[in-house]
Amino acid sequence: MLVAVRDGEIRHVRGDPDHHVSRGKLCTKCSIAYNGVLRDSEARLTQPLRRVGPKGSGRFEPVSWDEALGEIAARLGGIVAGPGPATILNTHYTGTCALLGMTFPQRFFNRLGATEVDPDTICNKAGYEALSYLYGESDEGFDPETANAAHCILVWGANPSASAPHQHEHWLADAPGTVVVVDPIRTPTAAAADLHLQPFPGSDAALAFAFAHVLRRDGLVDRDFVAAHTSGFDELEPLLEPCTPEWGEETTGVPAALIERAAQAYGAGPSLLWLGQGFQRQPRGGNALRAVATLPALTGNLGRPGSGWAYVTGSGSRRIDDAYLAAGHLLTDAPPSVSQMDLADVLTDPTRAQAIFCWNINIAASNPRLGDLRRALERDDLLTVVIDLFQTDTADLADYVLPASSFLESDDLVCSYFHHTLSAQVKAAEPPGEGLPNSEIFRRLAACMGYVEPELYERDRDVIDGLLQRTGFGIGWDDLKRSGTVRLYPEPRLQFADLAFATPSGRIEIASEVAVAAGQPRVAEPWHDELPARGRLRLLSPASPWALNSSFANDPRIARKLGPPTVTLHPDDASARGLADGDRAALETPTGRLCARVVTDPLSLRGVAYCPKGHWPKLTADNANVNTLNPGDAADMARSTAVHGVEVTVAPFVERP
Ligand SMILES: Nc1nc2c(c(=O)[nH]1)N[C@H]1C(S)=C(S)[C@@H](COP(=O)(O)OP(=O)(O)OC[C@H]3O[C@@H](n4cnc5c(=O)[nH]c(N)nc54)[C@H](O)[C@@H]3O)O[C@H]1N2
Ligand SMILES: Nc1nc2c(c(=O)[nH]1)N[C@H]1C(S)=C(S)[C@@H](COP(=O)(O)OP(=O)(O)OC[C@H]3O[C@@H](n4cnc5c(=O)[nH]c(N)nc54)[C@H](O)[C@@H]3O)O[C@H]1N2
Ligand SMILES: [Mo]
Repeated sequence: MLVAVRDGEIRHVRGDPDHHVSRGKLCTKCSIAYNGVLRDSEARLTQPLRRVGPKGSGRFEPVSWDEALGEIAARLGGIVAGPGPATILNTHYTGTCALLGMTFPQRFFNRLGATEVDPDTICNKAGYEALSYLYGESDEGFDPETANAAHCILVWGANPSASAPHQHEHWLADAPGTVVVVDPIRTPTAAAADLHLQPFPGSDAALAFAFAHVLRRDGLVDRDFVAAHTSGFDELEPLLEPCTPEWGEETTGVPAALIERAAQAYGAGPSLLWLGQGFQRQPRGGNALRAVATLPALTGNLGRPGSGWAYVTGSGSRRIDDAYLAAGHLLTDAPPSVSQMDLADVLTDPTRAQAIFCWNINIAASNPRLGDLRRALERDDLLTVVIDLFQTDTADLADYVLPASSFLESDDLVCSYFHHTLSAQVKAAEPPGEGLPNSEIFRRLAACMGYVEPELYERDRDVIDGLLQRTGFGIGWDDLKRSGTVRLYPEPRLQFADLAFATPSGRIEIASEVAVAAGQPRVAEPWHDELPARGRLRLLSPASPWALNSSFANDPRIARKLGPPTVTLHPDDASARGLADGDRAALETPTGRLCARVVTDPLSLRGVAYCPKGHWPKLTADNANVNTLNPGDAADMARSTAVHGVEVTVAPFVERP
């Protein structure tokens, strides 16, 4: 990004025309927010606040940093000496994904011995686990720069048109290969693809098995690769026989001929596989991702240009030393982590939760069971500290609200989670009021706790230098600042170049003992979910192009674009319920109710309701969003979210007395 500054003030934030990925354009929502609410000092938190009214009343008084942190430290000290630090919950996630902003505070929580609420369980943990059974790791994605060599790009359960607009507009559009998209929703990415497969939600494993049947039938299984680099194909192969394209059509709804064409395009190779996060948020999403991620192994689509898979590419290729950044050695006796799915229950139990920190996260908008969660946070004896840029729904429930600075207001390092690049985040202005970077807030809190470990006090600049130096790329901060973004590899990087895998056998484990030990089947299964019964619809709530999780939903222009919550239905599903475009519908689950405007779309699948995530509950008419409906059921792996497995009833909205 280019940030124009005059007299110490930011005038505008724009895309950098020289940037090879953005090509001068920011994604639309971020462009609005970076030039809107993010720089609006009226909207931003500017001072530490202490609660004065009852919990949840949203009444606070300003206090100094010293007072706020001193009082928090005193409360923490009592908890450490009494029930113990494991009753302090550390809840954090994606507010900023810059390295220090996201991870430096972990040094404090490691020293404290707090219980971590496992961040990935709200997003992508089932997929990480599935990939690790097969490949021994999940972080090393293909290099997008190898797309020119790909005959086919298979995008499975990702919607870059909303979630990665540059990849939608340039990367996929420019790729010479056949683009195949697998998504129950006809997203703009699906609409622009050469082939769109529209399976019923939760049927992806069956679809992958039908793919594999075609690959085997048509001689597209790379037998040499399979023999040399995988184990367990002999256990998978007998399962493929009955999974014909016709069976695939019956179980997934995708026409048999389309399954054949897509499988043949992928199998011809070299092919890239983009594993989205949407489809592993299904009740058996771990199994689904495991089945789909077997396809590169069957076809030898690994270790050569134009091949590989990408899930959420980690910072490994940038050689970021996470152990140094998080100072993991400060944690001697780690309490087991808690899944986000279980947070509401843990918070109601004083023996498990005496305090909660929420930083980089807005649980009262993005987590499941919003009603239960809110009630749990109203517990009077629970110490709640929220660190954010804005007075979110979560901040309304705090005892102390601490103002954070934004990414425009501190130096940091940024690793893309698609491209193998490293970027400088360069401080462009002072934060409004007394806002501070996450790192500085936890340095100060460490001092109030009387901690002595030097890691807790390392200055940002020293950490940045320390990280850069440890990469061994020979890039200094001043160079990086000048370049903005650097590509670290002169040639496209080959994923799994040496075809060595970090599994127990060193091969791709199609059959996995590690999986069995975790209570999973030895090989993926051709599973498909049953269609919802009794008039219910399957509710999908992925990203909207107008929201970034719940971030910036308080921007007035974004709020206008988002409008009230909407539910998109097939016209037949709508009319069967006496609903038409623009009507108000009540969406209901045993967990809660949401009022949403009806949008009908003939390209929607019957039986599926689409209601994107992102609204701030307090900015809606009924103080709710789609997560009010989410019971927080876990998927089949890692107690990760199964948010896209929720079933709802949809009916005309009737005002309750
Ligand atoms: N129904 C449904 N729910 C979902 C999903 C879904 O698909 N459907 N997706 C899930 C996914 S994938 C994810 S990752 C989660 C995301 O959920 P969260 O990680 O909670 O993301 P946000 O809701 O955007 O909240 C981030 C908060 O961090 C704040 N913030 C930004 N920068 C900073 C900073 O520098 N310091 C501090 N302290 N705070 C900062 C922002 O203002 C914002 O309030 O939501 C999940 N929830
Ligand atoms: N605009 C915007 N961009 C974002 C975010 C945002 O909130 N807004 N969030 C960011 C975050 S935290 C994340 S994790 C990424 C996620 O980005 P993606 O990986 O693209 O994931 P989602 O957008 O959650 O869902 C992608 C698609 O999965 C589909 N899907 C749902 N269920 C199934 C299924 O059973 N089978 C198949 N095949 N597909 C299914 C949905 O219809 C959706 O179109 O996006 C990031 N980018
Ligand atoms: Mo996410």
